[in-house]
Amino acid sequence: MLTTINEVKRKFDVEEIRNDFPILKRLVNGKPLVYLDNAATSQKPQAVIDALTQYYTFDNANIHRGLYFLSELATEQYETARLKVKELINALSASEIIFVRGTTEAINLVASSLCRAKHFKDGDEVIISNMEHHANIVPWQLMSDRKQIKMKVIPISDSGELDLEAYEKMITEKTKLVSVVHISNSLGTINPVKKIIEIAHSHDVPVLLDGAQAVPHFKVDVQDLNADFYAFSGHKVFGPTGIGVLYGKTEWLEIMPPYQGGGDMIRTVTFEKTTFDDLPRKFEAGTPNIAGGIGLGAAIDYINQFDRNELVAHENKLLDYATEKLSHVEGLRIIGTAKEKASVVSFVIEGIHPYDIGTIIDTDGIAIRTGHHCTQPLMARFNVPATARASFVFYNTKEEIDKLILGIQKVKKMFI
Ligand code: 7TS
Repeated sequence: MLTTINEVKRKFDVEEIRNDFPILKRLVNGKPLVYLDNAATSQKPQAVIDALTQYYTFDNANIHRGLYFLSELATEQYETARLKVKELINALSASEIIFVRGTTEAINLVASSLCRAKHFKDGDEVIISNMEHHANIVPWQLMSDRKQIKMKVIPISDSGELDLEAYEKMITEKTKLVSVVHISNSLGTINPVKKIIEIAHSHDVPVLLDGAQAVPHFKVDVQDLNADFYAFSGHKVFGPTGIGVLYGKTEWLEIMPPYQGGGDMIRTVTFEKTTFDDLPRKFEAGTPNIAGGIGLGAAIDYINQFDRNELVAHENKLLDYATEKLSHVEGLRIIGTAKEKASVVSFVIEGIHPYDIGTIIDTDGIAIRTGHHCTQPLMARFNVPATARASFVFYNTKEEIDKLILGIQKVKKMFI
């Protein structure tokens, strides 16, 4: 069932919500798990786990091909999930929703298909930013065997905000795409993407947004943003791994050739010539991640129970609380202090390698990410090899942040 706008929403109660996520009850090293690595992947509510079990236990069949009961049932569930995604991000049509493996595959698809559509000439430019995940850097470099595409990089300030003036000046007649992250996974910065799109469009340049960190955090409306492409991963939005979404405006998807060839994406095949199916099937060669799609649908239903503003408000409180507490830790420096931030806090502590922080607090069951977070050029910009990063979602609590602070104090004592 698709949720309707007037539906009564479930009251936000963090303790009740935590009961929906079985993993949050487990122990790690004999201590209750404190899971603060949600930017890497989020945990799954029972409803998502049940949807996967239900599918494999009772409904498993391949889709789009069988005229028998189970195949039709699986097809219906998979296509209903597509409708749920369409509503989640307010796409104009479900045919603009391409199921892929995740954000990484979505961006690779756009790079590859735009290249093959001859959208780029040698020497053309793609504008990215200094805070991109490698998933929005490497695909453009990989195109070099087809076209010499030059990447231009929007600089960022010391607080981790994009320099919009520099961005505007960067656009030339060779600029063929702007591809930027909506929310930085390493800094937490929420970029002014509507403005970025307006500027690009005033030069007739399309925009791809990497929404991997944004869709889990707040309501994204691709029509309101006027994004040409939007990518995100199911596993960060409380759904399964191996499923993700590329949204593309019909006008773009229509002129792009398929990314991969095979079954399920053709209309007719002879040895001489193949004609392709309509959108979105043209981009979905082979048996897809059927269970993943259905599980993502269940994750969307889960989120839709709530007034998302209440979830955002809770996450923002956690962000403020963590920022305040961490800023009182001597020798600790927060990397990423933008005005508009989502619930991600990256930090370094003088004289202590982030890996040591992560490993030591893990003994108390606290999971944070340490490393370069697949943003090495960003680490270089801040002149650090790595950071420790805590990232929160709506099921996290202030008590968990207190445990993180205690853990950090413990690490510091060991190094003094
Ligand atoms: N873009 C951003 C902004 C991301 O945060 C990530 C994953 C990706 C792209 C790639 O997503 P995938 O699902 O295709 O792998 N970010 C992280 C992270 O911060 N820690 O682990 C993965």
